[in-house]
Amino acid sequence: MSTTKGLTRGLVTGDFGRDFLVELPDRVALTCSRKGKKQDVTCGDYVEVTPNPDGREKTGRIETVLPRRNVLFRKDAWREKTLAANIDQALIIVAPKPSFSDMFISLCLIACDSAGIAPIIMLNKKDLPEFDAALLSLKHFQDVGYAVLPMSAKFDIEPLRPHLAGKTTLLVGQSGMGKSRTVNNLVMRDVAKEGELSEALDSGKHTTTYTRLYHLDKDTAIIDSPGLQSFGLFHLSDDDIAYGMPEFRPYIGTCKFSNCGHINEPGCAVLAAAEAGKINATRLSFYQVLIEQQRELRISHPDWKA
Ligand SMILES: Nc1nc2c(ncn2[C@@H]2O[C@H](COP(=O)(O)OP(=O)(O)OP(=O)(O)O)[C@@H](O)[C@H]2O)c(=O)[nH]1
Ligand SMILES: [Mg+2]
Ligand SMILES: [Zn+2]
Repeated sequence: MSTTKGLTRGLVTGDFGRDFLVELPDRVALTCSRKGKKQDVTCGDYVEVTPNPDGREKTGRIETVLPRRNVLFRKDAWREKTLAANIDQALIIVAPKPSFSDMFISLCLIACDSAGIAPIIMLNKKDLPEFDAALLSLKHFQDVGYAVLPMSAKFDIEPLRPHLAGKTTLLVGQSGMGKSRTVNNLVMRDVAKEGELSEALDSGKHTTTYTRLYHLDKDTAIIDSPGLQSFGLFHLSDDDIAYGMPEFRPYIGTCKFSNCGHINEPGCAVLAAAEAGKINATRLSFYQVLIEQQRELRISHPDWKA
C-alpha cells in the first residue's frame, strides 16, 4: 500500500489511552495524538502520521489507520476496548497465585476464536508448590485441543521462545500472572516497568497500565497489556459463542431446530453429545451460563448490538 503524500507510515507500539507511540521504519518513535476520540487506534496498528504537526520534535498526529488483518476486542455493558490489532496469536497467561478464573480463560478463548487469532494458554510460576493442582485444573482445556504451556517466567523463560518465533503475540491475562515478567525476561531488560512508578509507589507492585509492543527480533514481537478483570463478549452473537467452543462444532447444524441455542431444546445434538460424555459438563455449563448472561444483557441494554 502506498503512503499518502506528506504522510509517514508507522507501527503503533504504545497505547497510552490518549497518546500513542508510533514507530517509523527507521525505528524512530513519535509520540502521537489521534484525530479525535472516535478514531480507534491500538497497538499493532499500521498508521499514517503527519510528523511534527506543530513543530515539536518527535511528535506526530495519526491521520489514518490502515486496514487491519484482525483485531482483538472486548465489550461489556459499560465499555468497549480494542486490545490489539494485526496479531498472530494471544498468549493467555495464568498462574496458581494469585488464583486465576477459569471463566476468564474460557471467555478469552472465544474472543480469540471469533477474531481469528490462535490462542495458547501459559501456566506460569511453575516454581510454586500450587502449580500441579493448577495444571490439573486446566485439563478440560487441553482435552478440547488448546495448548497449555507450563512455564516459570522467573526462572526460565527460554522454552517460550520457539512458540513466539516469527510471530506477533499479545500477552493477555488477569493482573499479577506474570505478563510483564515474561516480557522483561525475553527482552532481557526491565522495559515493561517503564513509567509505572506512581502505581508502584502506591502498591509496591508494578502493575501495567499501558499496552506496549516490544520487538524480540526483526520478525518477532510481543505485546504487554494491562491486567484485565474480565473479558466481555457483548459484541458476539450466541452463534459466535457456540462456534467458539471447538468441541461443539461437529454437532452444530445437526440439532432438530436450526436456531437451537443448545440450552434445553428437544433434539439438541450438543446436549446429546454431553449426555454421552463427549462434551465436558463444566464446559457445557460455562456455555449455558454465558448465553443466559448475554440474553439478560440484551434485554437490559436494548441498544446493544452484536
Ligand atoms: N514465583 C514466581 N513469581 C513470578 C513468576 N513470574 C512472575 N512472578 C511474580 O508475579 C508478580 C506479578 O508479575 P507481573 O509480571 O508484574 O504480572 P502482570 O501479569 O504483568 O500483572 P499486571 O501488569 O498487573 O497485569 C511479580 O511479583 C513477579 O515477580 C514466576 O514464574 N514465579
Ligand atoms: Mg504487567
Ligand atoms: Zn442444539
